[in-house]
Amino acid sequence: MTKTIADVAVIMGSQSDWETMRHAAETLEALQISHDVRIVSAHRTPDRLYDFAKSAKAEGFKVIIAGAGGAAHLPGMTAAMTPLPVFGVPVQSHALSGQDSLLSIVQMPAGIPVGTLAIGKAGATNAALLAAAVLALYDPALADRLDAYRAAQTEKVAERPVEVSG
Ligand code: RP5
Repeated sequence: MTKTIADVAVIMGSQSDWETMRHAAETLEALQISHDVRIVSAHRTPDRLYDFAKSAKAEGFKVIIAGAGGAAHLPGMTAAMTPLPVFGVPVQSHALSGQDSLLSIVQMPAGIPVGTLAIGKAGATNAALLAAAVLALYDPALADRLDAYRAAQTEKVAERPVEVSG
C-alpha cells in the first residue's frame, strides 16, 4: 500500500468511478487541501480495502471520501474499520441510475455512520466541501478559503434571469 501524507483520502471502487470522483478531488484541489486518490474495491480488492481502512488513521488521514456504485458497500465497510469520518458518494449506475448506490450507502444500521451525499457530481463536490468544513474547524486559513469559495459562488448568481435564445 502506497504511503502518502495527506488530510483527505479519496477512494473509489473502480476506475469507472473517477469521472464522478474527480469532482471531489478538484474541489479539494481548489481549496488547497492535501489529498490522496486511490482505487479500492470492496469486492475485487478486499485485502487492499482492509489494509487501507485499518491504517488510514495511522497514515495521517483525517477524513475519508468513498465513492462507489451499484451494491456500494465500500463506504460502509471502510467506516466499519476506521474511526475517521467517512463520507459516501453514490456513483450513478447504469442499471438503476444510482438509486441502488444511494440506498446501499445511506441505509447504514445504527452504530457505524456514513455521511451520505447526493448521487453523482453534486455528491462528490459536496463531499469535498463537507471534508473542508470539518478540517476548517481547526484550520483558520482553510476556513478563510472556504468562506471565499462560498462568496465567489454567491457572486456568480445573477439577480434576474436572462433570455436564452432557442
Ligand atoms: C463498483 O461497481 C464500482 O464502485 C463501480 O461504480 C461499479 C462498476 O465497476 P466497474 O465494473 O466499472 O469496474 O464496485
